Amino acid sequence: MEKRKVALITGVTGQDGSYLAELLLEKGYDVHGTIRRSSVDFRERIAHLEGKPNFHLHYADLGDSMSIIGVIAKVKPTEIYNLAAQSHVQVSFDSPEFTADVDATGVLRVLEAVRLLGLTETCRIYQASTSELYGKVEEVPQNENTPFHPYSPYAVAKQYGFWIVKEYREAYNMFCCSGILFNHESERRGETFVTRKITLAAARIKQGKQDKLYLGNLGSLRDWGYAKDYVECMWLILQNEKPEDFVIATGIQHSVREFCYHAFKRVGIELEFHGEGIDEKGIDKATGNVLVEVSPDFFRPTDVVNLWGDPTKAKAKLGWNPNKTSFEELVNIMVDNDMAKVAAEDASQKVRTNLAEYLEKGIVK
Ligand code: NAP
Ligand code: G4F
Repeated sequence: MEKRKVALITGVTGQDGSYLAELLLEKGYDVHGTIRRSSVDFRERIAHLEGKPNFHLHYADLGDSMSIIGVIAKVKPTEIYNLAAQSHVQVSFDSPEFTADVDATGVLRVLEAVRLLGLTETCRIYQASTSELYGKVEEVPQNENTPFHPYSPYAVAKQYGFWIVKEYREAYNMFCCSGILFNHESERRGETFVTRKITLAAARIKQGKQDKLYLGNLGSLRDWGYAKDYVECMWLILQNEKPEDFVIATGIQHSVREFCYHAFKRVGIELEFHGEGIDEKGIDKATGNVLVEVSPDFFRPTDVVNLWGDPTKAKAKLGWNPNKTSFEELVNIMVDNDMAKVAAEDASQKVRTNLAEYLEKGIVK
């Protein structure tokens, strides 16, 4: 590999992009990230990095080949981390074509830009793949050999991304690989993903700023890890001798209901769940108040309900520790962050408060 250490992160404003940028800056990389024009400048996750001499931002969109070619030609990265995506599974049912363009064709645009610019020998590429590829699962736990059965427009698009990366590796001998990452969360997680929705609601309910939390499928099972630990693996995958795909997971599974239980416990509320399906309720044991209810607004046309990863290969070949941060520690980190955030909310943060209200009412999913 080249001595120059120049990384390009698409999706640097996202949860993973922001942690990865921090990690690569610590490792001495020149870090370049792509951003999109938006009517509000909302770059909260990377605000602390802006202005650092080795951190650079460029406008580019995965839907726009010219911008991708332009930024890669200018930066000549030695490593590309393609993290940009429409990453919300439920939203992919509402915007399937956009999701396909960004999450499927967008990957092709990055690969082809590297090839056309003659950078195949000098640039390694990481593709943010996903456990959603296993979808309607055909075995548990899932490893690198488990058959895929994508079960949403998001997963179908990501499946194209996975296969086109493999194709470019074989056809053009490019160093490009996919990390098949299981769900990873953090205090920077988007507020409409289930874990963050729960930790924010627990904080707001505890502080008297929300009455109830409405959720969809409480029985859905996920293998949840800490995003900060997972970005290290992205880097390790590109430092490997050979380009290979890896499953990245903790190997431990919990339900949405359990996540809820632990989050509320952290704020001092013990929940008891009673009832089944749509009638299930999470009740405050101390007061008898119903704090969690099920709303069909959050059901998906097809839902992935049994994700559980086997990280054996990543442990053996990359020396990665999947259990650096435990499930309970992850929940506590997120809840503690949101208790402080909610306590600091005031009238000037009305927009964010409105989002909380919309989430509660199911207007935003
Ligand atoms: P995220 O917080 O939603 O961040 C997504 C990033 O992609 C944001 O920076 C977003 O920019 C950018 N983006 C969206 N559409 C774009 C477009 N058309 N052109 C350029 N950039 C665009 O997602 P994340 O949780 O960090 O996940 C990172 C990647 O890993 C995604 O590809 C996701 O699908 C994948 N993944 C995530 C998980 C997980 O559990 N977190 C698991 C497996 C795979 P804006 O800020 O401008 O919206
Ligand atoms: O938090 P989620 O929205 O994450 P999901 O669908 O697993 O997708 C995330 O992880 C994938 C990796 O497996 C990534 F590829 C993807 O980009 C994203 O980061 O939902 C988790 C589960 C689902 O089964 C959902 O039906 O929680 C269930 N759920 C129940 N109530 C809910 C809710 N999900 C959301 N977002 N909101 C609810 O109220």
